[in-house]
Amino acid sequence: MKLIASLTSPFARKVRIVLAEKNIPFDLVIDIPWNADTEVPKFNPLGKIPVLVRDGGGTLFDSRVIVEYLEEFKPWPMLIPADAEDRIAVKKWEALADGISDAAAIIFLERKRPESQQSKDWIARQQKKIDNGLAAMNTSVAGNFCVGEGFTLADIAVGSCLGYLDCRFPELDWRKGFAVLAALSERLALRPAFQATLPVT
Ligand SMILES: N[C@@H](CCC(=O)N[C@@H](CS)C(=O)NCC(=O)O)C(=O)O
Repeated sequence: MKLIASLTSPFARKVRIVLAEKNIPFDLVIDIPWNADTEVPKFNPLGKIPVLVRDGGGTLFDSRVIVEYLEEFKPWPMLIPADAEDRIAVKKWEALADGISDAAAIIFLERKRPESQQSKDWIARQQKKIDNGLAAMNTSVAGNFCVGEGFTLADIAVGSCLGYLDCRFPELDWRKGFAVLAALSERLALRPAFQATLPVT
């Protein structure tokens, strides 16, 4: 299978970590959807990465669909719990972490526009989602992992989100206010799959 991705996307990183944790071989195709020569729209009408191209040729997007597929494709190690309550909890964590990444990506893009065209209100609205989202995640980690006693997709989504903030917004210094997340991030950083997928600008 092939994964079309960039090396900065937190959504693509989530999928790359799942592939690495499950030890699924794949070809990484780097494609920056903002570039004029991007081929992403041929594979995803929304023009967004990540896109998974299956061996038979079918394509899958977005990242949440891809990780569900990978869980079916290779169930072990299990990253989405079988228990219904835990499964929903993991998906809720994923939605929260992805939502923070979405808000961060919007700010990053807005700041790339000419200063006179940037909306301070729009940036502030997105920043609030990041601040509130980080606070919610910080108070929700109960033990060593986001859900239950084991490593799951929730940890992967959170780690990818925090890594994206480090990459694009180092000045945010989120560790200062969110010690529980900082400790989680340190634990996750020990995993080879996280080390192998650090964002590259
Ligand atoms: N919900 C999507 C979000 C994907 C996404 O926003 N990807 C960004 C890169 S981080 C992208 O491809 N943006 C290009 C565009 O919006 O045209 C997912 O989880 O895969």
